[in-house]
Amino acid sequence: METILLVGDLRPGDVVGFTFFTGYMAMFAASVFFFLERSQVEGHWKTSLTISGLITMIAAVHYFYMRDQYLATNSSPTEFRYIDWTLTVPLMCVEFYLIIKPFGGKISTMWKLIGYSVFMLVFGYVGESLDRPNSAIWGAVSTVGYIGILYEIYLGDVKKIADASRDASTLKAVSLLRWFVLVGWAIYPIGYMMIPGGLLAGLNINIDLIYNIGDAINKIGFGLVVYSAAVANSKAHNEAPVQRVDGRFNREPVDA
Ligand SMILES: *C/C=C(C)/C=C/C=C(C)/C=C/C1=C(C)CCCC1(C)C
Repeated sequence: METILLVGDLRPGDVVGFTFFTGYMAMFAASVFFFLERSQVEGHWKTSLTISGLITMIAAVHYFYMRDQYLATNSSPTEFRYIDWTLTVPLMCVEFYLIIKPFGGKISTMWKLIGYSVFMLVFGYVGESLDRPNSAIWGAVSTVGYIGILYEIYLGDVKKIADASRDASTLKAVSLLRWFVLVGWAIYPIGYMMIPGGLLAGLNINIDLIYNIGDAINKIGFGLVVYSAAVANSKAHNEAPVQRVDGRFNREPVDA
């Protein structure tokens, strides 16, 4: 008789396995939350919440598979990670664009950010999966894309338009999201350096553990920042006095 192994067990003390399970459930719950909260916010913020929900939903589906693989084989294919990131990181770039769009943000800014992130992920994948002995070189090339994103959001188009908007919730959202990219996203290259032969390989920390923690912070946290900006902005909008503009009743924030 043949034994079919369907799933492995989550063993007591398996911290990595634990983060695969909590990661999955947290991403799933966050998606439900972002989708349902759409109705609570105004105008263009609805699209922002949809994107937040898509980011965590795409991650939830990948975690569903990674979790099973991990239980069955005690490791998780690098491929799932990079497919997930290739979809979710560009969507995070779209979030930046959606926030600055009402103030003149250009679609070309979005494509620049997406271009940098695809560059970053393609070379990261080469180093992590195809050519591990040279992971440090590929990692360095990949970092150029990461720096490109940081440049755009801290000094380039995104910063300029956010500053010019003089809109409190936009400025706050952009500055918080920038911190996520600078500090939260830095978790990934640190994990990457733990690849055998990498700079931090000696620490002997499981890479999946680092990536799982990074994903929870960056996908759910990023979405929550967008959500709070959306709520704050919609509230300001609703509480503003109704004014008559061009014969129509208009409700705009007093300071807009
Ligand atoms: C939800 C997933 C996110 C936000 C993933 C972000 C991934 C990165 C910022 C990865 C960056 C890398 C480098 C900067 C160099 C080494 C290779 C990578 C791909 C790990």
